[in-house]
Amino acid sequence: MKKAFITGIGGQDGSYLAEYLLNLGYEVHGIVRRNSVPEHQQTRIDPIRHHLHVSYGDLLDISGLERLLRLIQPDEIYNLAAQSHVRISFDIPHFTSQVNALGTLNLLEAFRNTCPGAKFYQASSSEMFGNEIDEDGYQRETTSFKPVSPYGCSKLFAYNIVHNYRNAYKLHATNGILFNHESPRRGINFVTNKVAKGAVMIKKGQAKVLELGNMDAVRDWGHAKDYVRAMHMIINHKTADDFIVATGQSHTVREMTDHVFTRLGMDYREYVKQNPIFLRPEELSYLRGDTSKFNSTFDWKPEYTFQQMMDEMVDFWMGKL
Ligand code: NAP
Ligand code: G4F
Repeated sequence: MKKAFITGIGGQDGSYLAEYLLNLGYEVHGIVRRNSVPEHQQTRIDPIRHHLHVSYGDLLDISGLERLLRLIQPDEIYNLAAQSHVRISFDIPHFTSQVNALGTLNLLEAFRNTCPGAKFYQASSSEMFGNEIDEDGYQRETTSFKPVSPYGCSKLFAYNIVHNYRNAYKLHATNGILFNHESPRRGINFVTNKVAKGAVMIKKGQAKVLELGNMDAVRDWGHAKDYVRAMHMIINHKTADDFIVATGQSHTVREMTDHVFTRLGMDYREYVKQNPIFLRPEELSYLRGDTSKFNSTFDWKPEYTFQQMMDEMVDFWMGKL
């Protein structure tokens, strides 16, 4: 039985990945942070909690990471933990950098010192590209990185230190450069789930308006369930490498909002207002990923279209609210 160790197991991706690996027969370990309100912390993994081995741990606590990895001796380590909200990273840049950048270094050190034969996956991000776009309108593995947020900068450090550890210590350390991916488990302060929940609240008479920031931003949105399958393929590739995972199709925030409101029989223009507090000091305007390298290496097909993914989120809130 293979053993996996997942940081961020209680997050959107961590919970889907844990389910996926359990179904493949893995023994799945993970860490959650100590929280004073524990009853809300593990809701995403509650249904599978009794199949998991969950310990308290924090990317900032290297001694705890070393103790756990020494004990567990995992075959695969997935580093999904992060302060993952881009706009909030402008509010708490030091914390974001400590967790996302130095936290990744802590985990790499623990990996190198305790179980160097394991494989390592780093949750790298399309936010690292900033506003760099190739002439054909795509970002790919060879596109320059010029991040425009503390979050993007912290993720670029992590990406680079993974390379350094791969080359310097001959570790199997990989980067998945994933574009935006969503689901009903997405935090509700990310734009897709904020719009899905907000529109359903208006439909049900529980709210009158929805306040958003920049509706002209363009994103390449896929489904988290599809993307965790890609993580497992990347970590198990025979050589440690970096891969883009995306859909290759982009939409504006406005188009996404229009789709959601239209599905609920409403016109978004009657309900959506702009509030400057949701704008960013520097914005990443456009993302569209080229997955040629990934698709020519792996047999991966997404199960969800953009429309199916947004509809699933709307249906989730219609059932819940
Ligand atoms: P998420 O839902 O925000 O999950 C992040 C998880 O990390 C949470 O469970 C969080 O726990 C945990 N965490 C935060 N700080 C920690 C620390 N210091 N020590 C241990 N755990 C900590 O994010 P996600 O959407 O699943 O994304 C997973 C990873 O992929 C992240 O690294 C993200 O930056 C990256 N990524 C995401 C996307 C995307 O579109 N979703 C795209 C590219 C890359 P708490 O609940 O206690 O905060
Ligand atoms: O949903 P978002 O907050 O995601 P963002 O900033 O693209 O970051 C996500 O994707 C990254 C991959 O590229 C991940 F690495 C990262 O961890 C995270 O998962 O915002 C998407 C777009 C932005 O352009 C934002 O300005 O939506 C725009 N937007 C407009 N109004 C809004 C809002 N975003 C949020 N969160 N809230 C709004 O009211």
